[in-house]
Order: sequence, then structure tokens, then C-alpha cells
Amino acid sequence: MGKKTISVVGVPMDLGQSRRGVDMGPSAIRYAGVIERLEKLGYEVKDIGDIEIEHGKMIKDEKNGIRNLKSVVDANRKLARTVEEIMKEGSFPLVLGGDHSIAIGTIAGVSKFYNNLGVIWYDAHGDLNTSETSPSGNIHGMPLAVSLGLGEPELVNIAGYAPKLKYENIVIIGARSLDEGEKELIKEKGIKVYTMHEVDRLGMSTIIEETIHYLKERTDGIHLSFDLDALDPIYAPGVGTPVVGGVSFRETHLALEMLAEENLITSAEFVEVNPILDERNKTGSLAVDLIGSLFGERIL
Ligand code: Z70
Ligand code: MN
Ligand code: MN
Ligand code: MN
Repeated sequence: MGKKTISVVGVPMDLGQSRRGVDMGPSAIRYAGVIERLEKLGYEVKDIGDIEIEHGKMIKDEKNGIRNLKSVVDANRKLARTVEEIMKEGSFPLVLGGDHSIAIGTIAGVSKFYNNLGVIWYDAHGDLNTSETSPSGNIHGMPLAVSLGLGEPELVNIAGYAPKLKYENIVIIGARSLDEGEKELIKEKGIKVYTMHEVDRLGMSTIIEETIHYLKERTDGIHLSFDLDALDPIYAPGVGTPVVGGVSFRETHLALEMLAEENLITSAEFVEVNPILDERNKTGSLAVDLIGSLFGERIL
């Protein structure tokens, strides 16, 4: 995708939500052969290894009902620095999660290299909660809001600048579980969202064409934040928050193949793979298949 070198970073983060096991996501995706798959496609792949996470001291209701705020802030600071180094080298940052709270660090590391970073948020959820609107106190339900400058200052100001994103530069695809506060924010700010309703009515092909057209006009780089729970649990059972009625295997492959054809994605992360909840690494293997499509793999 433009660049020939891909730098892979694992983030064994499980402190942004309440189910253990998602910290093994990077191992599961590596085990399913991500590095070899990318090398086979002709890329030079640098495996940077994993970001160190402060495990073992889960702190509930640390501040405003938010779980593990300090540990999540620390990890995202480290991730932002690592991603920034990758960007400086001119390599493509590919981040493996871990729960979705790590998008805060990825986007913090990437966004300073663009005037108008675009984001495709492929997810069953909006991840647009703040400490005021969050029903759970889980930071993995907040990373998109944080990147837009909303929420706890410790999170919002990671990497020393805010906001990282503009409302008009994001597109959410696959949403089917939105909290009241998230719905209000989407309406108030006019955030572009393709819910499952639109996926069914328009089809994925039209949605990706529209998304490409929309983001091409206003952005100078596009980050793909890919939450495996966007897919239907039939295809991706190994996620912490499965929601029925999701995007299919075929629709998702099509989306990634179309994005690969346009060569517009400049950074990416694949998150929420939980091998403990999975069926024989089905979701980890799916992540590798999807990464293959994003980087240009075709059936023929
Ligand atoms: C809910 C919350 C969420 C991912 C679940 C769920 C958020 N809106 N995000 N799984 N990846 O707790 O804020
Ligand atoms: Mn842990
Ligand atoms: Mn998410
Ligand atoms: Mn989700």
C-alpha cells in the first residue's frame, strides 16, 4: 500500500475493558502467520515486538468511574512514541491489539504527520463515549471520542496535542450498538455513520465507494481502525463484545480489497481479538486473512 515496508507492533492491552484474554490478541494474530503472509505479498516486514503493559493491578473506579485510567494512559503514551518512530522511518504502522483503547495511542502517533487525518472506524460500536456518557467505565468504548478531543484530559492530551481528529474526517462502518450519549453526539456533530441498516440497504460496495470519495476530498491520510467485532459473531466469535447482525466475511473482504485498490490507507490497527473466547483461533486467522486483503492479496 504505497510503502514497501510495514512495521508490526503488538499491544497486549486488556485494561480498557472487563474481559480478560484480549491481551493475547497479538500472539494469536502472530501465531496465525501475519508476518509470513505480508512477506509473501512482497513487503519488507519489521516486527517491532510488543508494547509493555502494566498488568496485574486492575484498578476500578480510579477516576470518574473509569477503569485503569493510569495504566491505559501509560501504555498509549508508549504506543504513540513507537508509532511516531515508525512514521519517521517512512514505514507503514500496523498495530495489533489488544482492546480498542489502543487506538488512542496509534492515532496520537500518526495524526501529527497529517493536516487532516481521515479515519475509517469499522466497528459494531461507536466508541464515542466520555466519562459522562459511558455506561461501563471501559476506555475501549471511548477512543474515537478521545481522538476528537472529548473526555479525560490525560487521555485527550497524549503526545501533547489535541484534538487528533476532526468530526468531518471520520467514517464509522458496521455500527449496531450505540449508547444514548453516542447517538446524541453523532447527530449533534453530523458524524458520517453507516450502520448495519445502511450496509443492508446500500451494500458494502456502494458504502466503500462513498467513503473513498468522501475522505479523498478532505483528508491527506487515512487510518483504518478495525475492530473484529464489526463482523458477525458467526465469523468472529473471539471478541469481548459480540453483537449479532454483523457484517459478513464476504462484505468485509470486499471492503478491504476495494481499499487496497485505491491505495489510500496510510496506517491500520486490528483490535479486540480474544483467543480465550475464540474457537481454535478462528478470529485470529480471520484477522490475518483481512490484513492480507488490505495489503493487496487477491483471489486471482
Ligand atoms: C459500550 C461501552 C465497546 C468495543 C465494546 C461498548 C463499547 N458502548 N467497544 N466493544 N470494542 O461500554 O462504552
Ligand atoms: Mn492482563
Ligand atoms: Mn471498538
Ligand atoms: Mn466494538
